[in-house]
Amino acid sequence: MSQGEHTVAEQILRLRSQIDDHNYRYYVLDDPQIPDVDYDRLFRELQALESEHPALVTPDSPTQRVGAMGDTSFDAITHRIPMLSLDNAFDEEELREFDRRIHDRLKTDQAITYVCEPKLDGLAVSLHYEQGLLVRAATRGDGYVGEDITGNIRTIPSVPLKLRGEAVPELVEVRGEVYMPKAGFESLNRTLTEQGEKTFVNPRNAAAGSLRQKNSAVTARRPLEMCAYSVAVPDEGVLPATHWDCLQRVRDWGFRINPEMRQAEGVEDCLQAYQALLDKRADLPYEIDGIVFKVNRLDLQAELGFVSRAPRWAIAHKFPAEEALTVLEGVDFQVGRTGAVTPVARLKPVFVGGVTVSNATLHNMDEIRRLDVHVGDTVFVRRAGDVIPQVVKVVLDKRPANAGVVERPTACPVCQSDIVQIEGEAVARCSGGLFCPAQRKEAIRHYASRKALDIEGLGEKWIDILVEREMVKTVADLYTLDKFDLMGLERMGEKSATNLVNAIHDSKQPELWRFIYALGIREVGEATAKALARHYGTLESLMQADEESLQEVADVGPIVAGHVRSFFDQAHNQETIAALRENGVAWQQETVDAGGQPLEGQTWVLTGTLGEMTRDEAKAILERLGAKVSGSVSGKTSCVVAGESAGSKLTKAQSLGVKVLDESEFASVLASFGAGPAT
Ligand code: 5U1
Repeated sequence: MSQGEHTVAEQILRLRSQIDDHNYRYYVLDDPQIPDVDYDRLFRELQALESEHPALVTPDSPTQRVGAMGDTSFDAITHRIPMLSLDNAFDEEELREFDRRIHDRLKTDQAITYVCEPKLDGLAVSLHYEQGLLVRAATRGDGYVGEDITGNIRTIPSVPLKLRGEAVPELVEVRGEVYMPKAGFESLNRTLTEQGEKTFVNPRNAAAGSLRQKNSAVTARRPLEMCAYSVAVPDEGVLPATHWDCLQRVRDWGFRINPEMRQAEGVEDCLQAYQALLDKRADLPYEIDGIVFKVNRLDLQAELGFVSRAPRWAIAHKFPAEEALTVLEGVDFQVGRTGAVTPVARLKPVFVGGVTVSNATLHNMDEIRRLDVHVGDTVFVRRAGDVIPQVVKVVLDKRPANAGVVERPTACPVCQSDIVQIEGEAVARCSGGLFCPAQRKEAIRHYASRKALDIEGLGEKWIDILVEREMVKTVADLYTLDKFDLMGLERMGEKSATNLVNAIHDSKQPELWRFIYALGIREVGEATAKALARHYGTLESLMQADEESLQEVADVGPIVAGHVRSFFDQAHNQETIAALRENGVAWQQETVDAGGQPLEGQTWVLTGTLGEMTRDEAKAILERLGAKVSGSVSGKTSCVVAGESAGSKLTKAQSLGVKVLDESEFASVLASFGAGPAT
């Protein structure tokens, strides 16, 4: 080797080591040290040197994740140690029974220390390292024989191609789960929809489909991650004495381990860990289907041994399933406040995501076509967290011979007006406007809702009755009701009638933004209503604003400006506003922005618990300073305020390099603008 090549070789090794370090910080420690552009620059520098000196390329180079090992072969691989499954506990009693069995076998009364790990909803994989280099990766298969997926596994950035550290055993097998985070799954499905391709039903299927690709370059484009949960080496003496410490060792070697992992003393502590994780489930950036409890001490694990295909020392305590099969009994069309006609699936009731579900959204006719759903079909229903239940897939094999096609309605199911579909819009709309009782009811429900005029006691049931009896045609009629009108309604006593009339009366002096929001203008949500109120100060100025002027308001583009203008142009809306005024509704004025607010154009995220103020108070202060407050962190977030017990949003902010303030730093920022919690 010439002197020149020697220095290039050193340069290549230095760059690889830097890139490996940055990968480790990003994927394992969630603590990146450099911005993405700097990382990309290092990577490109390495690629350039390697292409000039191909003899110096080695398979463990970070540039060789795709292609170097050829495509994945899917050859059969026999697991040297079978990949066992886990026994399940479906309720508290089954978990207690598991703990009792362990005490009986170990003949001890002392509390057992368990490691509690989220059970990721992905695919189990086994990775083999020789002399620290990844040589083979396999799926679980039937537990004894899996498939060789080395080429595809190499493309996953959180899988180390080379183990870190000095004392790496000669042979190492690490097992864990390959999964697709929720955000990656949603963006993959969006892309597939745009390309007219079939989408995946859930992140697990998306991860499986991505690992099953023949061409590793396709897998490389899929947002997969890997989390390790067990390790085996030929000489167990080199490993620590507990599962917990083994996983810390695995982490030092360069693997991601789950940040939610914790230890529990005894079964009561395990039950608490179960509940705490279940409470967090919807906020985690990946899907989990339960929690795994493992006896921590490896000597006790050995003493307990195995029963058939599962260890006696571990159990999965399952969470309520988020998907279930049921039958689509019919499709109804619902009409919303803006006339949008939405197909709703009527389902044979099914228990899913912890509740009994009998309706699910089908979004629009395009979605019905995409799913190819027929009445009578057996369908997958999904309810994750608080998300509205959705029909996500049809089981075509189970379609009955008499299954019915879902027809697009031509007339509104409520008022029989024509249904129109604007070109380029997926949503069909009833053309009846406020003539349509369904739109009237929805408009009143929105007007009375908590974020709008907050009229307590005016729920859906009473709105239905008031509209159906034609006692209320527009929101202005609410203010003409007296207690005697209401007492005439079935099951409305004098006390309830008085309370409702008082609640309606109490809504007569709303803040301007609430009133604007309450009008129900298309695409004018809470934040836009606040921005409009701040910008115009009075309803009269807003009503006179042209589309050009409206677009000067933060967040208002041509579409929203068009909706606002056309709302105020319609005679019936002008009449309703005049009638509201006549009936005593007097919205307040707002102080108009004197141009440039300090946080104008910024997006802030609040997470965790704040001690000095509620999140709603903090949100209101930030909005007064011109910031937008969002519920999720992205690369565009300006700042995250992290209170007590901040979770995944804080982790994400850190991994994206977004500025994070704790509560006292936040208070200082507010104080510098002369703002802060009311005392
Ligand atoms: N978190 C976790 N998931 N999971 C799945 N740990 C874990 N352990 C498993 C499986 C199948 O098996 C052990 C017996 C290693």
